[in-house]
Amino acid sequence: MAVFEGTYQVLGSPRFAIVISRFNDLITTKLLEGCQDCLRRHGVDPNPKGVQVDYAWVPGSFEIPLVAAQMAASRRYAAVICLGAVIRGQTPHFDYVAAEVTKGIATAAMQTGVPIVYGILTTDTMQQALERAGIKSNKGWEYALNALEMANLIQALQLPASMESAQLRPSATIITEESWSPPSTTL
Ligand code: INI
Repeated sequence: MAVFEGTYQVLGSPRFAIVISRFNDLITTKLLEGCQDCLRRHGVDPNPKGVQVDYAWVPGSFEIPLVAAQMAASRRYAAVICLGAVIRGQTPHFDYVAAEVTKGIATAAMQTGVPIVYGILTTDTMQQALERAGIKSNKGWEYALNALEMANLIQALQLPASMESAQLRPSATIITEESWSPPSTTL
């Protein structure tokens, strides 16, 4: 039997999409910086004028799933990364926004078959969010790593069985722009 495990290696020029919420942009822009730093250090060019990463800004976390789903459904990306911050102290409808963005992202990933990373901070206070967006650590870095791993893993799982022994063991194969093709499911 095989063991499937994604790597963080990037060969070729896979494309990624990042959907970012403007709400709480003090936090989300920091998450974005962490994300871009991780991608850059793993060989992905995050320059918006380049060809590897596309960006979509949305008003708030509630709007993230719709845009992430459309980008995933476009079949252009090896993975989509969603960045948002939902902070309890600021709104009585924290629970609604947090629940909808969570459910929406999961649904979009399942319906498209494209990895969609849940990079949504949900915290009680702005201080807690700041600590996760650069003061203590930057979760954006982790989210990018998750995208690299999942893109690689999904690619590996889609390889024909005949290629398994040659390419999947002991670790997953590398995604290239040429070799990556999403499953045929549609929204
Ligand atoms: N959007 C967020 O991303 N984070 C929040 O904490 C938040 N709060 O607190 O309300 C928030 N609200 C806006 C929401 O995401 C939508 O943009 C808005 O309701 C319009 O649909």
